[in-house]
Amino acid sequence: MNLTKNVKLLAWVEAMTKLCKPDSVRWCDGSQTEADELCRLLVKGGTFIPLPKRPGSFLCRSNPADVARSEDRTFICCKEEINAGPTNKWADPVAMKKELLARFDGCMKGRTMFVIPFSMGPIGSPISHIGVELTDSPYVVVNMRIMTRMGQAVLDALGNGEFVPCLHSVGCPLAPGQKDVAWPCQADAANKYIVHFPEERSIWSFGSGYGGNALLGKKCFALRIASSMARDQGWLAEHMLILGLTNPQGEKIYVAAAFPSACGKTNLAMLQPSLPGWKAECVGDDIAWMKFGEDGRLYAINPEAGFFGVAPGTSMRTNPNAMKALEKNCIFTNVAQTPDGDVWWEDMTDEQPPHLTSWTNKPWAPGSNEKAAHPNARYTAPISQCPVADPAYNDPKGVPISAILFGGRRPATVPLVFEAFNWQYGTLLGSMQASETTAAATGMVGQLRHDPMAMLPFCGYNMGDYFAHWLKIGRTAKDQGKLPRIFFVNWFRKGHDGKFLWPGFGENCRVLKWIFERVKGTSKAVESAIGHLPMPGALDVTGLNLSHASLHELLHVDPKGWLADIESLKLQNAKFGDRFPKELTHELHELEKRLVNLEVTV
Ligand code: OXD
Ligand code: MN
Repeated sequence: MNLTKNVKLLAWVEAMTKLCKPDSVRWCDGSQTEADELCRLLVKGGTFIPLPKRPGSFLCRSNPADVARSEDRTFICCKEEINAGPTNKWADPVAMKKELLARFDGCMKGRTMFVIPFSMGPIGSPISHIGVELTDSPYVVVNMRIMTRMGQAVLDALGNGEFVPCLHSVGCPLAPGQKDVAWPCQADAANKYIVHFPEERSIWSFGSGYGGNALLGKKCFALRIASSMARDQGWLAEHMLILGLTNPQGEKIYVAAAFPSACGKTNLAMLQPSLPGWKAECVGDDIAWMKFGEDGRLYAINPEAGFFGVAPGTSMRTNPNAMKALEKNCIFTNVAQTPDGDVWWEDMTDEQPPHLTSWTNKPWAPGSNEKAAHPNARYTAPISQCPVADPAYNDPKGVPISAILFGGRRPATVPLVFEAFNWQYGTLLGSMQASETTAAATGMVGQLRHDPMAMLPFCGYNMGDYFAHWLKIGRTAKDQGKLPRIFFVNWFRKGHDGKFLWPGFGENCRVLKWIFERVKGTSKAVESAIGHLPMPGALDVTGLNLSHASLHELLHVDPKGWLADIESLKLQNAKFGDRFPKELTHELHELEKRLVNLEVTV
């Protein structure tokens, strides 16, 4: 039953029903009864397997051709190609609409079209925005119920207001009497379309049922469409975790951090500090929307209500808080199954179980050539179940951000931590971010890729303009002194023996402690060519079995490595032509001069 009088919404649902021709239309109320009914349906259809060890939880295996975000089928369709920029795949909006209309025509025959009203961010927050997703996938509905605030309460908050229309179909109509498969999707990559129309603020997604391709509130809305809304409206939509950090004296700050996909964002967001008396609490693990408050500070909300985290590598050692959040009411996609009806993935336990059923539904045993879980296997879990959920994660005001961290997976060159001289130089550092690619997207793994602000696959417009927007945020801040301080971190630096130099995980709180103390003005730094590095002794390494040589290497500035990075960066920046801000060219030039001076002195 639908309880809205929103004229635009009613007209759009009617038009899309005519186009997609579903057998029925169902407005989702977001209730537990509705979710239970859909999960029963998914079990009956063979999509879900109940997990007796985890109440309210299910295992799901996708089609092996539909396991990650399809970046090369992701389009930004604005009128002028230049406004999508060189890092996005552009298509003409008129031609693309025509192509999509042909695909969507009758695509939901034999299926139900679900109408999912959802709020990105706490309902009613001045930083939140509303979307409505139409989908023929009940798997998407039950995931959206965890990942967003969804249902009737959102329609009530929407009234006659604006929403982002998000149309999704797995693209597999059913003929009368045709039996459905467990994971309908278009197996041919070329038949998938993840399409954004930033000028009309709408999303059309066809052919995939997986993650960011199908849960349209996440990457499509909260990053690609929201980044272009943020540019127009003077705020920031970023690929960042948000965490609260409290020192032993009870003082608290909030930090936002941008890392590329599968670089440990979720682990940092739920960090269990190893230092006595320090507390870290999680507001979000993937996306931050930030707006200036009346007091001139940047306030952040997490637009999501759940985690869609990478399962492999998650364990009681690496992320005990995530493990605890996964005990009930979760959906596990493409993990392995144990004979006693539980889930397993690589590195979840020290010992591999002797017998499993792999994510491809085959018997699996240690030593097998294939992975038991897909490297991009995911869990969907409510934030409310995270034992270290921050008390303010649902606060409509958001949380004031004191520091922004950039980082990536860099085996060499980039020190463990350093601080930018100011916002403008910090923006340059963000624009220089690079990381090794991971399994979160289809394509090669382990290649160094330039990924500015970890937004490369997620910025909905020309990234040259995006850098200019960051500079404008800094320039137009009411009070420059209240802007977050910008830091760069790298947990992944390796020594000459190829081993990680830094223990990472809970020990990362030592780096956060230095950042906390920089914000409070109590810790010392030395100025270097690239920024402020911790003064010897300022980074708390007590109790860590870290040699002097390793610490030296971790904080060492290698001018040759930096200058080589700058050369490849110049090639990247040149692609933006005159859209690349002059201020950043100047900052880069100054950095280069400082590094050349350093090179001649070492
Ligand atoms: C994600 C990603 O799923 O960044 O969060 O790929
Ligand atoms: Mn992400």
